Amino acid sequence: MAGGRVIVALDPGVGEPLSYWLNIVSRLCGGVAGFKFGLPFLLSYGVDGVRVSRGLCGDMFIVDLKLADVGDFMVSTVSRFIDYVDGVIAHGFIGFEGALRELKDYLDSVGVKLAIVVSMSHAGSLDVLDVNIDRLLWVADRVRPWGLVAPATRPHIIGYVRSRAPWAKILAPGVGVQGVRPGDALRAGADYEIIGRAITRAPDPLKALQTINLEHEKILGGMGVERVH
Ligand code: BMP
Repeated sequence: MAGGRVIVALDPGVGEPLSYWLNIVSRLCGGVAGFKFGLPFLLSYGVDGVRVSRGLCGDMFIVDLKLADVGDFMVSTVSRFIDYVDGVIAHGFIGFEGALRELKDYLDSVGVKLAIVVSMSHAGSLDVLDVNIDRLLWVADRVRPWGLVAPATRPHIIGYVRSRAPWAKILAPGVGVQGVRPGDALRAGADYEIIGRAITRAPDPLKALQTINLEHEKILGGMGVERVH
């Protein structure tokens, strides 16, 4: 059973064996909110890699291709792995009609969650995304997805997204290797921290996760949130 506020990003390097990642999925299963599979994973191991991982763990699986296409093609893309996932991530800047509306309708019809990127963790997000955050949140409000992706690296953006979209789960990347301390994004209003290398490249990934989960428990306790769900 899933627990905690960490979504572990599984991002293999070129030539790494699938077994390394399957071992992480089995060891961490039950102690995380979920796992995120991105392009590196899909290109290395294909949909089969996700299918095999699903056989090991029932936690929330999110496929993150940061989709940014016309609706029909996004639907065609996600239909290839839809049986093995609980959520997918798409960009918000593609807008509603002809894109996110079609994707959301399809995902609703099969019971899979959608999360939309409204801001990113790197500095270049300021160039286009952040100066248009109100417009992106307007799109998000039309789509009403399950989740929004906003950066742990800029807590004021998380706070802003929290205030403008109280209905959304906020998923925050940028913790660990990108410089943010575990728990800071939760403090700012995020529901989940997306964490990759700080866990998957640690000498003992399970220990690294447990340390972060303890930190999260403390922070959520201090915020009056009774337990990690
Ligand atoms: P790491 O914790 O190792 O830096 O990994 C971060 C993960 O979050 C990666 O999978 C990356 O694709 C993703 N991510 C990000 O870093 N910034 C964003 O704005 C959006 C992301 O999905």
